Amino acid sequence: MIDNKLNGLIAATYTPLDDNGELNLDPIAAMTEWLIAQGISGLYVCGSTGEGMSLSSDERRRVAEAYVQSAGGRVPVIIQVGHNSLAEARQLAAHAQQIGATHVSATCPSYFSINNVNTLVDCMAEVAGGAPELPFYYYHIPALTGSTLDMVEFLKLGGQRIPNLAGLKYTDTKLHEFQQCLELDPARFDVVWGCDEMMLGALATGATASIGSTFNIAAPLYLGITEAFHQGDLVEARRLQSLSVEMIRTIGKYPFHAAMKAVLGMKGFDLGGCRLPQGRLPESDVSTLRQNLESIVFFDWSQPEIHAAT
Ligand code: MN9
Repeated sequence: MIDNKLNGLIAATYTPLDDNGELNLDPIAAMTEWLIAQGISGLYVCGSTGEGMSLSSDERRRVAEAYVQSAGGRVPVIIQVGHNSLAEARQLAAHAQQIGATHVSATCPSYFSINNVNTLVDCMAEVAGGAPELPFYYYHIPALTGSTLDMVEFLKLGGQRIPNLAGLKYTDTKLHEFQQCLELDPARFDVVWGCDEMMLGALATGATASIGSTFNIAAPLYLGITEAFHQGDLVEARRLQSLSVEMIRTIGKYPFHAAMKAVLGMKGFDLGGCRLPQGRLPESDVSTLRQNLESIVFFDWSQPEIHAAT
């Protein structure tokens, strides 16, 4: 089970909505083909990017099914099941296992914040137990959950009490903590990086897999960073990472995922807007965003060669 490690670029997928904010599963198949054709090596479904927390459990199940079906076993599909109700999270985990997802992942409850590692392990044991056949990755994202616990301690204790604990989705910027997690027990734990704008730093620290929202819009850029890094061309890797930083700063002037969906719209995928509280970007902002992205030549360097060639 634990040799089922993730690698390369895992796209944190978007959840397509229609103009009324209802699920629109239709674009998922084409989106999945496009991501796989560009070298994406996995899908992370219903996380922050996929607005898992803004969907009902029934909707989460439908989105999970659509992505598992579209991937058709070609790349791993990780379903994020975190919920303030652990019982609900556990049922979503069981569903992920039942539909053939390859991995399951969860954030911690966040309304009542968790302030010790023991309690976090108790919570995650309950969720991971819903999908005992799947590798489980705790989704550490302290900026959103408010839970800033030590992840090395979590892996140590969780490793003893959660049989299918396979690692972390590490979405923080503490490279030193990330490094210690990677080095703790590499035969067992897979620790996946989750901050796109710092991917080069994570590669230098030992990352072999990353999960990111902006891989949806600029996979070639991140493949380029990875390739340049492995060839020892740090000047080129840094140049490309700097483009990623600039791109994320440009998009981040707006509600981030609403703006990301607008960028995907510019690339031909109509995924609608986000649900409240994120909302939809007004047309005037979409056109300013397009101009800002044009001014950094985004539409050239983010373009996959497979499309450029046609
Ligand atoms: O899943 C994403 N995290 C969030 C990972 O959306 C909270 C990242 O890919 C970020 O969107 C990205 C831009 O800040 O690093």
